Amino acid sequence: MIKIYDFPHGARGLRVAWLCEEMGLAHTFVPVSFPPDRSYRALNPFGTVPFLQDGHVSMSESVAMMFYIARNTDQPRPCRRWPTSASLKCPATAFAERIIRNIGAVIIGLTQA
Ligand SMILES: N[C@@H](CCC(=O)N[C@@H](CS)C(=O)NCC(=O)O)C(=O)O
Repeated sequence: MIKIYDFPHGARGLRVAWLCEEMGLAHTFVPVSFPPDRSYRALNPFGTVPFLQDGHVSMSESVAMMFYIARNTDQPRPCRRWPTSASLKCPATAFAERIIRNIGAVIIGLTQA
């Protein structure tokens, strides 16, 4: 089961959970207090939120989590249109990061409303 550690209204964790929902992957939310306590820092020394655990896999960085989740299926790539060549994967990743940056503020606004 994928564990997503997040603040109760954390937008970055929400996008990770949202992708799990879309892909029908079992996941659970583990609330993190603010500021994160010692036990959380023992788990994630960077102290950033969100944080993902899935079996032996642990990671911070919500966009990386989304790529991990997208690949953590029987599918060889996140979606049919995802490029297979390295020369196209990098711009596609940059595009994904740009989209996250641009809509991130909107999502944060919605979760705080
Ligand atoms: N790029 C990271 C940003 C994570 C981040 O900065 N989260 C904030 C909370 S929304 C945080 O943990 N701030 C506390 C800190 O950086 O120590 C991601 O997308 O996961």
